[in-house]
Amino acid sequence: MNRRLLALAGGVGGARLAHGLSSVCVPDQLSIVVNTGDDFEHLGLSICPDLDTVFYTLSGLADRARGWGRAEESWHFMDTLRSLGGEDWFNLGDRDLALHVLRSVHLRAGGTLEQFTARLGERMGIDCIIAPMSNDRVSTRIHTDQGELAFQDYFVRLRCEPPVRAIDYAGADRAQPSDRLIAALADPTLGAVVLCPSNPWLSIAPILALPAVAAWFDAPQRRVPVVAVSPIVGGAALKGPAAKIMVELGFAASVLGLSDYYGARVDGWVIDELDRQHAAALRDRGKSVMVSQTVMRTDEDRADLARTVIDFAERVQVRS
Ligand code: FO1
Repeated sequence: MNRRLLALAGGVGGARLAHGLSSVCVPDQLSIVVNTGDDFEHLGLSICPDLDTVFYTLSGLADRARGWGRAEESWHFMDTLRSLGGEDWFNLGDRDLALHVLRSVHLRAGGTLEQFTARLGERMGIDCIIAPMSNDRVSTRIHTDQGELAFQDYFVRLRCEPPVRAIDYAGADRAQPSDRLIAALADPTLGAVVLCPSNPWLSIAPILALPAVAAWFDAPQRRVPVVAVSPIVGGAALKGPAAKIMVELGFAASVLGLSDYYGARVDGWVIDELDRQHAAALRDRGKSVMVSQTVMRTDEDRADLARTVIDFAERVQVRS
């Protein structure tokens, strides 16, 4: 694609496609904007899990089995914390800790998350733009049978077990998109927006909840196509609670349920070969569809899917 690409991402699946895109795009043609609805203060540190997962994945430092955190990690800090009676439900590896400390120092001194993120990209030798969705605090809140839960309480401490009744994004109504997100959406050379195979409710919705972003997606005169890669394959999420949450919120756990959720905000769907039977129904809804192998086991899979998404995005038309 000769035009710019904006990828919205969060979670492990999102980071894997972002990695694929970064490996096949000209660096200055790609912006990756990352969910910050999962961010929280823990043990006095500012933790931004989705940004860090993108950085570790793109720089080849991620633990491939876990998806989050760094490879070759050690856990002396956690062991010591536990022995001293500290909160040990959220795991911070010894190497990973350095990033949280540096970011916390930067934010406490009055710097923005976007500045820190840009500097980290330079430091880690990542050429494309990586930016948080916002410098303002947006907190994903999970309303469950056990009451309202902070995101990481639900996700890590309670392992996504409590049935979800509703989700909201506290602070989103007042939050401004980051400068790089505003610039990407306003860029006349923007060729497509890609929704990575991230959890729609937990990773993409916080970004779409920013009023300025929602207005861009919903503008009747929008001419830039939005292409989504399904995080649901054969009725299940490859990782994480997407399918469980879909059912709990009253959607079918399938690409059709995803399409019900995103509605007119998505013009084209990349779905897995296992979901080929849904292609006709998506086309009946006016969507363009690409059926492909979407499971990303190797770096080559990531690059192949990225090329498929880019080729497809060049052909997708915005339908109103
Ligand atoms: N996920 C877990 O399931 N357990 C953890 O202890 C954990 C620690 C953690 C530390 C740093 C970091 O950047 C991510 C971490 N994650 C952990 C992943 C994270 O909670 C979620 O994957 C995302 O927030 C959802 O996208």
